[in-house]
Amino acid sequence: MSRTSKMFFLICCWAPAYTGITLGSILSSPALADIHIENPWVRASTGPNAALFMTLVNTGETPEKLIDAQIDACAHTELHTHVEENGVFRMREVAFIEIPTRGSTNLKPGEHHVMLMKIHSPLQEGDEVPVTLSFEKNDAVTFIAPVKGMGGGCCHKK
Ligand SMILES: [Cu+2]
Repeated sequence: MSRTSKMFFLICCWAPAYTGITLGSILSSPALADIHIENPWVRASTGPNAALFMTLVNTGETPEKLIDAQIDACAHTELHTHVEENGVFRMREVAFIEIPTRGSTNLKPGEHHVMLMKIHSPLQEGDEVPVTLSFEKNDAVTFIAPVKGMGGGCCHKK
């Protein structure tokens, strides 16, 4: 192979690969990692369902929405809030839970929470539940939520 054709070979073979990488980087939107999870816990449960509580912190410059939770310990999850109807608090499913810019949203008993529907086995204090949360703009966040006793309050108190 002459010096010229060797150069040609190198340019032809490397250019497409290089261009591919560059295009790929441009086409995929930049990842955001502005959401942080503080003090997650799942309330112990011997019933069909359980609830996950935590503080969602947004250090970013845009408002964010929690849109889904993946938890293998249950059949499926729902995002819930509480509403008062005729003096009775009821849980209601919501499409998302907002986290304000440079702020936080507290998921706690009696307010917003992630509901674990049809848990596969009873959750006892000391158990650990792997959780992955999905957001509208940010990367998904995976963490372990410890199971704590009923003393933390009950979302069905009324
Ligand atoms: Cu609920």
